[in-house]
Amino acid sequence: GPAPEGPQPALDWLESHGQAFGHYIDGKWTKPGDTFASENPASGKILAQVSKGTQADVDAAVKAARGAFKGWSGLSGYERGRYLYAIARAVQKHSRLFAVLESLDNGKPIRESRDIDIPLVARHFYHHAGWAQHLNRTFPDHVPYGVCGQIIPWNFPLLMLSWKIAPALAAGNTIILKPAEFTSLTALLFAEICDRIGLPKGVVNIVTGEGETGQAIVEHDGIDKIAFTGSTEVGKAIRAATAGTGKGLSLELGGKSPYLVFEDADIDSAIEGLVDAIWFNQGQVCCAGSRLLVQESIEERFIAKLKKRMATLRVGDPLDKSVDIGALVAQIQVTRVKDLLKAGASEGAVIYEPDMDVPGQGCFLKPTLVTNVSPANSLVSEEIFGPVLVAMSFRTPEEAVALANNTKYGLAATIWSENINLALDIAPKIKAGVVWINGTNNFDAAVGFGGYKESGFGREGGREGLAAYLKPAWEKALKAAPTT
Ligand code: TXE
Repeated sequence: GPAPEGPQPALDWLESHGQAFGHYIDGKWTKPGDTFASENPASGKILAQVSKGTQADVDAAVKAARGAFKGWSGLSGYERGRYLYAIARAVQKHSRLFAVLESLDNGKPIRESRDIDIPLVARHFYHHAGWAQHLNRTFPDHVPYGVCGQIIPWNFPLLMLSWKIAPALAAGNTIILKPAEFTSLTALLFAEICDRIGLPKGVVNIVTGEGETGQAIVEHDGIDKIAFTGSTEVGKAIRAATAGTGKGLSLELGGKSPYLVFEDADIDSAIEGLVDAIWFNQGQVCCAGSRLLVQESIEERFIAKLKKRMATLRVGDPLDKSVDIGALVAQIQVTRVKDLLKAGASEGAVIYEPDMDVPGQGCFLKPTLVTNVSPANSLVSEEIFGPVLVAMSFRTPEEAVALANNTKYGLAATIWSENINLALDIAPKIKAGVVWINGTNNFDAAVGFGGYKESGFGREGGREGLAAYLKPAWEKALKAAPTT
């Protein structure tokens, strides 16, 4: 039979839908309408046709979610928790299919989708199943927001779906979710899972499409809250569009996270951490450790070791289990990264790429290191969202903090030092939603994730993440209040 990680089961699943998808609205699949192609960025092959959600599709999804709200929010937390457990178990049961489909559609290495993305998705649903069961005790004076519109990016397609859907469902909301246009397929498989476990119809509606569909969701009167993860540019437009409407809003946007290495750090571990920080998912990570700040006394040694390590990274077929760096999501993203590198080089940056083989076709880029930059260089200030690390040095801890905070973003930061007093002194001085010490990219459903400044606001995960899908029950509180 086929190798466990082979593409066939995923291709068979696409075939079972005739490689053309409508939307999942009110527990039913609509007929495919005006469609666009979803491509495998490693090969350029078309995987399936996906429908562009129209205003009428969004209207129908909002109507379905409204219709389902009373029943869903009226269930006890225990009952909702049982559905969330069922979803978590189904994701685990089909984890291989989800992982392969994700790697085919997004280009990420199978090792990541199999060992990181999909297990974290299951973890997220299990975690929020627990919250649902305890909701009445932990948030007795709160009620769900209502109908939530959720718009997600393409870098962690199913994981971002779970970050949005799990807390919203646990809290008793109903949902219209739009996946990113490059990566709709695992969201569509997820819809099928919801169907199979018997989730009441209309509770989760998946409408595919491009920016216009997202805009129709943002502007819809029948939606109570918008949750968005994506570019800062679109995030700002959504904030403007929802201002004055009374809609709830949370935004998780871009980043340019610093990765600080002090002279007393365990250098080998710091380098392995850095590989994970910037080359995980081809650098298409909102919290990527994309700005290396290394203490001047060890800079030369550190950069030399880093270059050696870079040369051992394997770029290639995402379904090959030994591959470290897969394909970027689409040709437009490759062009974006190359254009940024060109602009940075013209401002004086030195660009280093190891001498290595990469596939001649597909959206592949080598791991890239940028040195010789001033803080004003666009490669230092702009989010690249590709496999590009920008390196600078500092002399003192004070200078390290100043450089780390010299950004319009504030999503994450990493500190490496064997001196825990130094690390704990620096950590709270960095304006970032998450600060990791001697580790990086540690995510958990129980911990709030989110940013400062232009990285957005609101937290996902943990208690704060759940609270974002609840509002105070004024009526209940008023009834309970003494009247004299
Ligand atoms: O993002 P968009 P793009 C950054 C990253 C990347 C750049 C562009 O730097 O290079 O953004 O990526 C939907 N109203 N990040 O253009 O457009 C869109 O369909 C409502 C960082 O792909 O923001 C998709 O579902 N929705 C980021 C989602 O927004 C709209 C992850 C995100 O796409 C819309 C992604 C509109 N007017 C990109 N226009 C992160 N922080 O993780 C588009 N969309």
